[in-house]
Amino acid sequence: MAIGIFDSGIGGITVYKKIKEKYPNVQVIYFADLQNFPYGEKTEKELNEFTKNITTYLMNFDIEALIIACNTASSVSKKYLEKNFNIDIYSIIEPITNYLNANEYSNLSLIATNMTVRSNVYQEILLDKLKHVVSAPKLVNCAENLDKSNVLDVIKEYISPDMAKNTNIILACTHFPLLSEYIYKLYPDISLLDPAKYLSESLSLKNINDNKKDVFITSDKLEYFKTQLKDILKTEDLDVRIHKW
Ligand code: DGN
Repeated sequence: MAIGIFDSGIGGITVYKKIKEKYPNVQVIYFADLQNFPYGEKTEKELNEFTKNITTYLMNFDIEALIIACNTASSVSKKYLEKNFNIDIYSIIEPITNYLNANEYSNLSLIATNMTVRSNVYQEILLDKLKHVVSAPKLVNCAENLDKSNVLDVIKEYISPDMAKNTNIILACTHFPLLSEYIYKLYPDISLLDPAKYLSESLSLKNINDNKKDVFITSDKLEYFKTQLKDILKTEDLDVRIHKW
């Protein structure tokens, strides 16, 4: 059996990569909802609708688990999906927040989408450990776009020298690890925490030896999605498809 992974776009590929490091032979069906990108600016009702459609579609592939490789959808729609689908559902948020609380981290900062910040999910779990909470919508667009010409200015807008020097920063949007190299260029000593690392460590899959080719599906912009995937995964040998709603 395969596993399903989804995000609004390319960000969830950072989660895909971490999971493949741990389970190289599991077949992944990845869904990028580019037709509805960006999720950070959508309502709860819309997000529930989008994620329900994606889950219904991914269930056709006989998946054993569903990974919500999106902080925004994890914040807003995880409970809704659990109520409506009989499948193991993994959110990107619990593994890192459990780890940070268990290891008594203090001095944390959070950067995320507008909706993740508004949902208060991280704030309610991490309480006074969070010194800075920043919504960074332009950073999501920088990560999703191939053009990175203004990326350093955008990073400066959201990550202050104080945050970079005195806190561990949770990259609470799966798009942001795509920009790590640029963040390190600005702040070489910064401490960045990627929730995907903790998700893949906590993930326990049963059928991990499919050895079948992964499938990447987008709801829009097929050629653009192919270019992004080739760039990030460094291979041409990919099964990329489009499924319009
Ligand atoms: N990558 C997603 C997240 O982790 O929140 C959503 C980004 C977006 O669509 N705004």
